[in-house]
Amino acid sequence: MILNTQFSGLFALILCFASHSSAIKANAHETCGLEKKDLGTFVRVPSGLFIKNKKPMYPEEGKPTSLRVDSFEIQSHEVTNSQFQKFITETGYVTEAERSERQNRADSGSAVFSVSEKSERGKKTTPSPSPGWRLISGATWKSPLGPDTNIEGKDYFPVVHVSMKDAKAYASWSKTRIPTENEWEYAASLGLIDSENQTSGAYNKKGNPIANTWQGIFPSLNSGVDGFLEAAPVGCYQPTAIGLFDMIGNIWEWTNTPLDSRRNVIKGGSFLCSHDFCKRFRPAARQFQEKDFSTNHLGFRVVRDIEHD
Ligand SMILES: [Ca+2]
Ligand SMILES: [Ca+2]
Repeated sequence: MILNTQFSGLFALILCFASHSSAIKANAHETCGLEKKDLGTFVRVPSGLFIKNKKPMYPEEGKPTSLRVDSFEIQSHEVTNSQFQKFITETGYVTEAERSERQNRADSGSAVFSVSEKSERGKKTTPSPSPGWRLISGATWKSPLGPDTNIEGKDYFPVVHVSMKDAKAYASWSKTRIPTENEWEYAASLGLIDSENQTSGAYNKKGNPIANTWQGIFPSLNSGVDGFLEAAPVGCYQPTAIGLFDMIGNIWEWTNTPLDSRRNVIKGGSFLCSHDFCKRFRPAARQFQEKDFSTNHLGFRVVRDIEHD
């Protein structure tokens, strides 16, 4: 990561999620999620037409546009720590965040959004004095919240703190690729319970959460009504209409679609997306992330090509 790029990315995140005092109710249950037999399952997405940017809400989403997407297969869930560990074990790959640590650079580390101390443990704790984004030296995919943390017992949590280069390296090793923005949005749109309601991937008709986003007042109060204050194991929520887990929410996902030479489009929103602050838990929502930047709310899933029907 280049120093200026690193801090410009972090600055952008800080602007997006300004900090205030926090009051947290933790209610995480880490044993839900995907069954072992379903790890690495791919779902076929048929060729078809769809309306990209349907019912846009923010200027960056653009106008509704009809597009055709060829068929492909997409992993039913975000790439997990266990999958990424296998890649690392077989290849010895070093992620960009890890490399910055080894080089002892001034901009070493990765961005972490601090919600509260030990918030996943389901205990009442003293809220962090100023929840928000911080560049944490020692935060890597193996230590998501900083050097004193680890992923023990979190095999099925989505891998985070991965840059675009890291995600592509995994995809190359697994003989897959990173989806384009159109592919990702098409697959997410097909999965909506109500295709006319862009928020129906996150909330049902009764207004109850069906994905891991943020309930409450961002960033001062995360009520955790959906069961998680931070990332959840993959597959804890109901699959979409085409059998995909966590397309909406949990963690943002890289796409292979560039915005410019420095940034790529990311999709889906994360556990930090709130109704009152930014409704980016919709298929049309898009954000832009520096390709060499990594955070604890951004990961990826992979796709693979098939013969077109
Ligand atoms: Ca949540
Ligand atoms: Ca996701």
